[in-house]
Amino acid sequence: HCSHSPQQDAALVEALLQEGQAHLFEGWPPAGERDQAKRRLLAQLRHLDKSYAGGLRKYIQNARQLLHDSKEGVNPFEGCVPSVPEGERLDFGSQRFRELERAGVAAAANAAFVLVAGGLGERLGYSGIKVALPVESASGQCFLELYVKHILALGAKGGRALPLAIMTSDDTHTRTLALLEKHAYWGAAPGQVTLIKQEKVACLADNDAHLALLEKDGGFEVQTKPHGHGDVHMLLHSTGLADKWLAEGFKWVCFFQDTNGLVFRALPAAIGVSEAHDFDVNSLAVPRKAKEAIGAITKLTYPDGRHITINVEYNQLDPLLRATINPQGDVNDSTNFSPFPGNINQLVLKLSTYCAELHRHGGVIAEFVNPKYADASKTAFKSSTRLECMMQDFPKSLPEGSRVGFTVVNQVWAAYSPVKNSPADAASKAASGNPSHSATSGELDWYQTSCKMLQALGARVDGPLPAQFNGLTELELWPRVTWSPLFACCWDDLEEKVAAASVHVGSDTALVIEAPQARIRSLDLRRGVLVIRGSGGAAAAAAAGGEAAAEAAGGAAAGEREVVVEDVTVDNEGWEWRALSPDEGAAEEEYIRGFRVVRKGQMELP
Ligand code: UGB
Repeated sequence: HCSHSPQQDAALVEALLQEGQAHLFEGWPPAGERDQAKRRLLAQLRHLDKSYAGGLRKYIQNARQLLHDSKEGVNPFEGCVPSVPEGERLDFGSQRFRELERAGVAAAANAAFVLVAGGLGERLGYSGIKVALPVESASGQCFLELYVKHILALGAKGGRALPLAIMTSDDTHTRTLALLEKHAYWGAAPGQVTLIKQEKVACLADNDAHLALLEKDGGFEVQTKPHGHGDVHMLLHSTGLADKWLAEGFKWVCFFQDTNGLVFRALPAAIGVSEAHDFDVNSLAVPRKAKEAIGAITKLTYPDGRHITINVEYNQLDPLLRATINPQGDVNDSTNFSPFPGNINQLVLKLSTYCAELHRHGGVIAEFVNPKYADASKTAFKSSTRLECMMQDFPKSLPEGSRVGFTVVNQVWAAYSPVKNSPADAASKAASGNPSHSATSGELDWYQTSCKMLQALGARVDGPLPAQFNGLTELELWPRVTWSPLFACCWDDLEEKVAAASVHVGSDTALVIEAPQARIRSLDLRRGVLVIRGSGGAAAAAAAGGEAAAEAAGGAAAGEREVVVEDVTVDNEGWEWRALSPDEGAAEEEYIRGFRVVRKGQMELP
């Protein structure tokens, strides 16, 4: 901790005094008393100063301006007329989709990936980190595993290790790192995955942007809160990662969120769209229900004719529409969706444009403040506030003439099913006709998408069974089909490896494909479960128990054995997705889904 000098401390204190922050030091007892607490506060101030582009001084100045604008009710959209922008609208699996996906998979050889995973997911009611949650229970693969394997699969096609940066926070960093290490990064090369940790920012006590001190312990600590997922841009700049990727010849950088398992079903096609249109920014979007709590991709036209295509958060869209083009606000049209597509925060950015922008503004973009005022005079807050920023606001500062577009996947179930809401919130969302975005829907949508892909390729997949979990009624439990991205990471892979016309999958079944080298020539999965492991005899022995065998299973060739499925008929007891009864004890992962999987019998191909 000796990397600072007393002179630097003095300069920081002086800067803070100039910014009206004398209250930070006013209550200090004479020298010799509480010296340690004083040093701790100084250390914290240094830390806050270092972790914000432009330092604390800039933060306070930005805050003062934004708080002023908020108090005066400055409308960020003053004079703007919203309209529905033009963009590429794709049917999942259509010929056009597959052409774009093919182009995107090829272009992905020059793509870097960024996962924002600093959020703790309080809304979900899960105590772990969200990326450690299983995407689905059939294979048990977790979100981080799925993402890493997709990136490995795309890299294998392009013959290049594709970089992945993961933004963590104090809430998630240690556990994210531990998860990666526990699984040896699922085979990613050393240095391929980089963790970048976001820091919290200082809270603000009032309209003059006085930093808020915690009352405990005599006020020697500044209160802090998360700054939002927009931090990712500042960090990719300050760590030099974005520049490094550009220098290494990467062309695209793809951003995504923590718990949408379907992201890579649509992302390659979006990269294809970016290539085809030479987009600087391309947002993936889905049809969105009016007032649904996801942002809306909107074209804003200014009085002088300039226009931008940007995400407008759901709480801002409705008032904006009411004040301009539609007194009814955000309402569904004849398609039963809002005309404004929903932002799912999966962005494809052209890396050269991105880096140029970072050098221009340091990656601090479009901050906002959202104080809860004590009363209509707007002079005091109910509790302290802070500046925030969102990663999808990146295009706001792009120069005129930049190419900003979007890609809608018309089938929501194929592209977007995030795990965000607790069982109670999910049930009430569903009751009001909205997507529940729960662990339950995330898992069930995953199976549905897999089944519909097989169906589209000509397989006979029997329809879903009706199901109810966690008070969510009218659910569809499709055959629990899931495969590793190392087996198939795009439509072409699936078509090549599965002779779909010779495949039947019955309603109450599960099909788990882990083997990267599996081939299905003909299969009648009538009842029960088929697991294709492809890890050779060792894993089969390991499954039967025995430490020595388990050790042997860890060999390098594990998972790479070719497994050919031909003339196989499966009929066994299978696995049951059994609803939890109200007072049944269950693991958190099961509780948030509302079911547990009871494994009674399966066929395993080692
Ligand atoms: N995240 C961070 O990494 N750091 C932070 O400080 C905060 C979050 P939420 P949100 O897809 O439905 C977004 O909380 O912010 C990560 C879009 O703004 O899940 O309410 C966090 O780990 C909105 O336009 O979502 O809403 C997670 O991976 C819409 O697209 C990600 O940021 C909405 O997501 C998102 O955090 C949606």
